Amino acid sequence: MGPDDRPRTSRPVDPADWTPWPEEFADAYRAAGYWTGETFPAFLSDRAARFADRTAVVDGPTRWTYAELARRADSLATGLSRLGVAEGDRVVVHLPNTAALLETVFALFRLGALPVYALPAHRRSELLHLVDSAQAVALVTSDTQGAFDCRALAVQVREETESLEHVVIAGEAGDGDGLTPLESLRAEPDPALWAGPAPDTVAFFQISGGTTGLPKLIPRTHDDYLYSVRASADLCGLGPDTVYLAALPLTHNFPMSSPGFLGVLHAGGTVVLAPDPSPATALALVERERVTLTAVVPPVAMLWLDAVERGSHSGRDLSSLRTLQVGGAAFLPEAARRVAPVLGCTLQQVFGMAEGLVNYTRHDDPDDVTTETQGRPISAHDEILVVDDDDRPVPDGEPGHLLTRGPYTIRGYYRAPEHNARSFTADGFYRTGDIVRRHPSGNLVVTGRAKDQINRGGEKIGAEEVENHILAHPAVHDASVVAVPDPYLGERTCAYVVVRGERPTRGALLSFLRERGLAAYKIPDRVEFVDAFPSTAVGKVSKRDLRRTSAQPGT
Ligand code: AMP
Ligand code: DBH
Repeated sequence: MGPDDRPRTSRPVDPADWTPWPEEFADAYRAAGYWTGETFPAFLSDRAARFADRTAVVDGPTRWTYAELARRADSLATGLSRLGVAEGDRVVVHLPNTAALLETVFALFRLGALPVYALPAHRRSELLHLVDSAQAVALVTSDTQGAFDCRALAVQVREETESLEHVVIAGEAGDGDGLTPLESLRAEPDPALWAGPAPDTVAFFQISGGTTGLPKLIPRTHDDYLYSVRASADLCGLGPDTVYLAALPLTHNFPMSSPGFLGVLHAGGTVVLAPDPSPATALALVERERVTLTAVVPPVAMLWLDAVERGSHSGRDLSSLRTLQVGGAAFLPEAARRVAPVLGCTLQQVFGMAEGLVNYTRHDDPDDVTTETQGRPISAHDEILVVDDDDRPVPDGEPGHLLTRGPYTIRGYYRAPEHNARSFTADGFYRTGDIVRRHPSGNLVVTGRAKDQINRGGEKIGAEEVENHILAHPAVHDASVVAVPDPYLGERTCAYVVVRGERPTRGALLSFLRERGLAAYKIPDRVEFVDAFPSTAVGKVSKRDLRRTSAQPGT
């Protein structure tokens, strides 16, 4: 398809596709001073003017000031526009933690194009789904990730999707396959091309962890997201002296906005990019760049604690580190208590979701509250309900389903009416799928989960998505994917499989999944062949029984 006969998506995103906040709520959030009308393109111009000569980003030997980041984003925006990326276009961003990622994201915002945030670990299956569901016109990826060739992946994705017209490669594009090197897009900035999006329109899409079917697109507006960024930065005490180590993939909501790289740029601080979160890489960067704040998932925190305790990094000066944020999955109190004595910094627990609500422990919380709870919401306007299976509030302190509504929690996924009917109450509360109880301090404690998802060390896996991939194998009759406890990751995945005919080997089944292009973290850690699944009284597969079976030692 050529650029002219391609069906253009309406711009801005059609309100029929994304459930904006009702007027009275939007008015209240504006009146409270949360929704200020700031947009992402204005954010960059403003911070570039205010913090011009300060260092915005450090990526290995590369150091960009705020002015340089803005200049590069403007230059790239101009090139992307000439390539054919226009206001309202969706662009899948599949980049590791590099300066090119920041430059790309802000270039897209300049044009009013909407980033769709993939994770670097995503592969063919996820990218196809993101391109198709967002009707993306472009994909920006890197040349390689270690030994893996992202260019070949991108070519495959372009061949298998309808809407994708451009593949932009950060790094070596190679020749002959119509890939556009990011470097070739630099052009003299042309402000005539800049968009002026309305602040209450969709700015980008995050991706849900997935429960039923495939992950959903999460529409976030300038107003709602930038409120969460500013409020997070304030709550975490960020300022121009903040040096933030981005150890998790930047396109994930946690290192993006809680307070993440955007919170740091809001405050005029410096974002230091870590290519990976291993103690060897990350702790060396903490020392070299005098990092003050970083955010990790529990398994990474435990690796750092073990490494420092064992003395394998005892030569490292970590004295600049003031706060270690841990979130994304349950952080056990025993591990949480080790943070201050071992790393010599304060722990902050963060319990958030790409759909919105973010909870933080506060710096003035007593130590036991910081180690035993997952914090409380950012905003006085975050509404929290803890309810039973019939949506009735449970007695205070009892565990129940967490429902929430507020100034930065979405009211619906993008183009998912049926899913929305299940995931939101009639009056707009998001059903988080998390089981929480209120701690006497008022903070929340996450005690479990009701959604059909596995949380593998912070990486979310929708059981049904993996089950459907397994079911595609010709010898598989039925499949059920459940979480099994794991001392390091918190949870791992176990696939129970009922075969028909000849049973494939475990290895063959796993290779089949890999060949389908599933991200590595979604490949089951364990496969158990069974004759039949235990079923509930109404004849449904009893995942609870499967979990119980799989948790038994020796199975
Ligand atoms: P996602 O929907 O992929 O953005 O993941 C959000 C989910 O991660 C939450 O609904 C929780 O299930 C889980 N989560 C995030 N932070 C924490 C935490 N600190 N403790 C326990 N679970 C968490
Ligand atoms: O797990 C998450 O999605 C998450 C964790 C901490 C998140 O989205 C966030 C903070 O904003």
